[in-house]
Amino acid sequence: MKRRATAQAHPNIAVVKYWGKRDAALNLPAVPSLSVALERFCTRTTVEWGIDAAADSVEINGKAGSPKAAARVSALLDLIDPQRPRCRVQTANNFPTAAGLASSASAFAALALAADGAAGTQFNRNQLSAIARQGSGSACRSLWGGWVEWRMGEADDGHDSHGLQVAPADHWDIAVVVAMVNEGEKPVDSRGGMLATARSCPFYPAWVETAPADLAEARRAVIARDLERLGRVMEWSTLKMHATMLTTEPSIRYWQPATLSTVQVVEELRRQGIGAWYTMDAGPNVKVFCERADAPAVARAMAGAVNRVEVLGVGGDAVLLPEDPEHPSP
Ligand code: 2P0
Repeated sequence: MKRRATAQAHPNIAVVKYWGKRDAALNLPAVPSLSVALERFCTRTTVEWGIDAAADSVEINGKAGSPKAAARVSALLDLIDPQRPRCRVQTANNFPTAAGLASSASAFAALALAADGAAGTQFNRNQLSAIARQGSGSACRSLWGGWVEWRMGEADDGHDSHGLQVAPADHWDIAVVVAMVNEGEKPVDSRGGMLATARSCPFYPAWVETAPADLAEARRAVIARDLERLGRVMEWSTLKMHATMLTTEPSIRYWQPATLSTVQVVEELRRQGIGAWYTMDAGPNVKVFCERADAPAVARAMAGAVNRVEVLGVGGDAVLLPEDPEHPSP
């Protein structure tokens, strides 16, 4: 009998960044990180467990997945059950893929949850988070909504390196204003980029050494709902991470001219008394954190610097979706 399940997960934006691994095979991080889930943006993934085929079938955003992407999906399914049958996976994002908007995070979180549902394995959330982490590190933070910490863990097998919810989505109603500088695929993928940084950046040891204090500060700021305090440490973590990227050999520069223009807009907003703080990931897009009431003014200001602006709130948990008998997933 064929078993099928569909799951939905939100991407997350790190306020304290993950950049560097202590174990590349298991995706164990060299630094702890903390993120917030983005409402509205999501990945939906359907897994059919047991198909009559010679190989897994992987469809991403309506097209056959590349061999590399399909291999990563198959490897994740093997973690759910090494004795598994062939599977069909259909996944789609409602936001740009691979543009520094953490599409791999929501993708592997949704995949782990849907595969567990389809296989009937009943792993708990922490176990699913540790499984999703092996697909893509940041995915371990997308099993939960709200504010999620990824502790480094100590075990060699990585079972204690998973997400941990610091506060749920309804803890703090802030806005994340996303300035889309460029929606194309990024020039250097995070995986290769962070390995190159660890190998060649002379400042990498300082980055690793200072991350735990940033994490503790961000966690306190989230719990206290103190946006200025969070904004300051978020920008600090962002700039330190991009400094290590820039000083990697060969240099990794995700920023484009409009990235810097957007940063200047944010600094100008602050001079005008509007609380807004920026962060950038492995891509040129800028995400600005502000109070909900300030979001329209922040979005208007940023619209002058970029083509597209999206105002998002804090997203909820990754969930299994009920199958719709009228419109069964194909
Ligand atoms: C983050 N990034 O904390 C940081 C900030 C990018 C910059 O997590 O190799 O796609 O799959 O573990 O999770 C992107 O890294 O890398 C990332 P892998 P992943 O959100």
